[in-house]
Amino acid sequence: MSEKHLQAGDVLPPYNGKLRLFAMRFCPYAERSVLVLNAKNIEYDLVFINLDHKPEWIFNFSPKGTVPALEYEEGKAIFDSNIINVYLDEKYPEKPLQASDPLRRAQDKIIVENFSGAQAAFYTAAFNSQALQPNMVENFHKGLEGLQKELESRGTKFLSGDDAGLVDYTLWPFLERFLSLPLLGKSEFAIDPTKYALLSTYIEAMKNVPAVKSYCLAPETHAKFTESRAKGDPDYNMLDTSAVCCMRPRKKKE
Ligand SMILES: N[C@@H](CCC(=O)N[C@@H](CS)C(=O)NCC(=O)O)C(=O)O
Repeated sequence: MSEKHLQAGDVLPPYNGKLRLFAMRFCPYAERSVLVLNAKNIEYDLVFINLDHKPEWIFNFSPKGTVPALEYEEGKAIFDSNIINVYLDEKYPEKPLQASDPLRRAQDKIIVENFSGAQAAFYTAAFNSQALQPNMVENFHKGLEGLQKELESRGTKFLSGDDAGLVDYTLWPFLERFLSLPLLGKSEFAIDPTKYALLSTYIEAMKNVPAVKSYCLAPETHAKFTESRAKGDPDYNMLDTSAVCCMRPRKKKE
């Protein structure tokens, strides 16, 4: 699988019968779907898209040209990470990732909803830092505090229980990226291990979940990509082909 992001003028690789996920290596929404596919051991191909010079054919799969989009049958696709993930969980029921109790499923959605303020603050801090307001830093920490409280009241290793589930895979890509903010000079966004002891334990546990471990990137790597994007020239192909995984950034081949 190549980490190269296809762009306008590039041809669509031939369909080979497997599910195919259109993604961008640094997109947190696409990562949600990658994690679900990994966790459920579903075979799939990944096609990375340069979102600044989109290949024409991406619009056949995703009307606005956003990622992720999932080609579930040749030429037929659905889009939006949450829609894709619920579809995958229901279509491939073998290892269910959603709670079986409808109330718990609703509560999991509320956790995701309550976390959206922290996500919004992250985007401003990372990509539009001159627009950063003190209330955004507060929102960020409110989101983390809420998550930590939820972990405490559930009393389980993951939000979903002994194993990570859909709610964990939905939030993780953002937590992974939050860790890069102090490296970008945003120390007010640091996740202090004393204040956030339980959350920090959870973050370490998530890094070790196989579905996450095989795709997650080091904070340094996220910071480097963010800097390139904030300057208006995202370095989509900054990773070499073996760069998936681990908390260590890899050097670009000379
Ligand atoms: N609600 C969507 C959001 C997806 C999204 O915003 N993806 C970004 C990349 S991280 C994208 O495709 N941006 C390109 C564009 O908006 O043209 C989801 O959950 O999948």
